[in-house]
Amino acid sequence: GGRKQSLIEDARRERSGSSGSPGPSRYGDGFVFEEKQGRVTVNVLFALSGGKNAGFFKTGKIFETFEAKLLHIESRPGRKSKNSTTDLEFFMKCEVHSSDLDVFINSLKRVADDVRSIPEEKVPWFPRQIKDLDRCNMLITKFDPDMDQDHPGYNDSEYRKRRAAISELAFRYKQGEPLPTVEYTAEEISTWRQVYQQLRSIYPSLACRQFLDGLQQLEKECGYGDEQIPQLREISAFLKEKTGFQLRPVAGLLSARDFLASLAFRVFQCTQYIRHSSAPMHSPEPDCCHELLGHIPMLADKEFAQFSQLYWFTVEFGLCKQNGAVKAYGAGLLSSYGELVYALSNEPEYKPFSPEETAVQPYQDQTYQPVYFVSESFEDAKIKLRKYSANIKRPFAVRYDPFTCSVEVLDQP
Ligand code: NLE
Ligand code: FE
Repeated sequence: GGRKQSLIEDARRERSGSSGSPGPSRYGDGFVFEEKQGRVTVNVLFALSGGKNAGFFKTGKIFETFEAKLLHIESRPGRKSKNSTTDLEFFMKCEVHSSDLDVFINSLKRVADDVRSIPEEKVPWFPRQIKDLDRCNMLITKFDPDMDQDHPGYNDSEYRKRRAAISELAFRYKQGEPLPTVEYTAEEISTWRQVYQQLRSIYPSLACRQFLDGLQQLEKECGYGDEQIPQLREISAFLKEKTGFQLRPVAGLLSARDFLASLAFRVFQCTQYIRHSSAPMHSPEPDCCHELLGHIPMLADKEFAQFSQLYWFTVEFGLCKQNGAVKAYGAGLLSSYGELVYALSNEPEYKPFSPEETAVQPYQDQTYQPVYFVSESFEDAKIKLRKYSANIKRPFAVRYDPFTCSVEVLDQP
């Protein structure tokens, strides 16, 4: 399904049901949440129904009259009203004089419908328990075959139907249930076979040692090979024993926030559909080839499993030195025949891995990367990364409790 990222969406998401959060009072009457030097900040949500869209300018007038300082504004289609025109909803964050607040809100109520507030939480929602990951499924619709005209599956209605069916499995999944099994079709298996055979032939010379070790074990123990697409259930059990990682199904490319948050629980979210048969050698979005060939063998390595941040230029597109040669360990390379060969040719630029520089390097997500970062070793990269993340400023500290699989927030009232 087409899910868009937006502040409103975020605020509305049913996440508030989790332990300790405010529950239904989120949309209650307390408009104020921060008062400083006679001014308060409010998050206000309102709708303009039917033909009242011109009412937006009336609300604007109110903001002007009360000298409200606008900090953020968003609009989106809301509910359909009786005469079947779509209402518009607005979300505004603004600052007003404390003494004006009541009149300000009442004035808004006169010209707009459904005036509500969204209290701002001091700490943004994030999963605290492994079962909260059921709410971490916010998709980025960028490369979706339903949305993106350049997607190789865009004009293939069969393919899109199949994708929707497999997505459903992921949306219905709840943490702790057995992982869903997909019966792959002959065409899907044939795409897998091409990808597998082509990549398998260049891995020995282009992939790092840890990857080759992992792949060999998966071929022995998890049914990896060119005849069938391995199933998540078996692989998850395998990883759990090796490095404590487990898998859960996901419907597509996730927001970085949801994807990275799940890694904190050593849960790796895996797509189960396969790329379109017309483009087996490179896909801009993740698919089962990318997960199973790119990520899983690396997650079977203990040393590597600890190292899962600064994602793009390491876990996805990282290179490392090994016995004097440069080898690939990034999953985006290990699952793309085209890019793996290119990355290890002398075409792209190489830079030494340094978190400060890597974190701000703009990246390419349509086609091959123009720049890759080369680590001296995983150990070296990990030390640099730990140092870097220890210096990231945030208003609280967290601690992971492995016994209860929960994240505890420290330094909080
Ligand atoms: N380009 C990769 C592939 O073809 O498998 C997928 C990258 C997903 C981030
Ligand atoms: Fe990936």
